[in-house]
Amino acid sequence: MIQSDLDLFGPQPQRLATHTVLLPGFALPPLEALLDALRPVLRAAPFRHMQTPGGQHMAVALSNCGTLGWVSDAQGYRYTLLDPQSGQPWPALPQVLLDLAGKAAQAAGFDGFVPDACLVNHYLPGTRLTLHQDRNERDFSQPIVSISLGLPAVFLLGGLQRSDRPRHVPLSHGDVLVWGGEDRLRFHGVLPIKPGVHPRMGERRINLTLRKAG
Ligand code: MD3
Ligand code: FE
Repeated sequence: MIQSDLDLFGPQPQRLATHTVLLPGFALPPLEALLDALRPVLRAAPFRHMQTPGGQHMAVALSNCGTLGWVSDAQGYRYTLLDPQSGQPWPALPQVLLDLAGKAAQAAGFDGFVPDACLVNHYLPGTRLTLHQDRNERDFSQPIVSISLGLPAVFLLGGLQRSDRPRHVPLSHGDVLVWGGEDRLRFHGVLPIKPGVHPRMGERRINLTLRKAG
């Protein structure tokens, strides 16, 4: 077969479930602008390992930008206006992230998505995220947009019951995943990151999830 199986126009969106769409490489065109915007965010609100309600500390290190930031401590999981580490408001959501999230949501069929929170997760090789649901946001009719950077990951896409066997979905540098509607409360997680060095990002995976939390 000539040409028909060549990716002349770049990889196409993949629908993983009714309201879950993978946009391969969607974050690559604005990548350098995105990294430039992330640098001052992470200077003001450095990655930290938060305490879980059970008293452990999380394997994933995290930061936030936007009006609201997701935190975990002995009191539980919630969104706050202030970074508990600095006592200051979380850094503002950079315009490049707002634009990218809006465009990705639109490409996945969700119009008018305006996030107010961006959770930034940092994974070293060996770090995993156990199966969970995202339930701390006010309005589950709003989608979530996730941007993967750096080392590849295997994302676990589960069902509405913890016991549902999750699908394994590979996520690469620059991939954007959008989910909403009936998929919003699916259990999900990330398998341990394999050792490696990403040519642009080094020995890490960074995931940004843009949400309308408030
Ligand atoms: C599809 N983060 O921060 S994002 C989280 O890669 C979180 O850091 C993961 O789960 C990460 O809460 C995964 C991608 C994702 C998240 C939830 C989903 C995709 C989803 C829920 C349903 C369907
Ligand atoms: Fe999650």
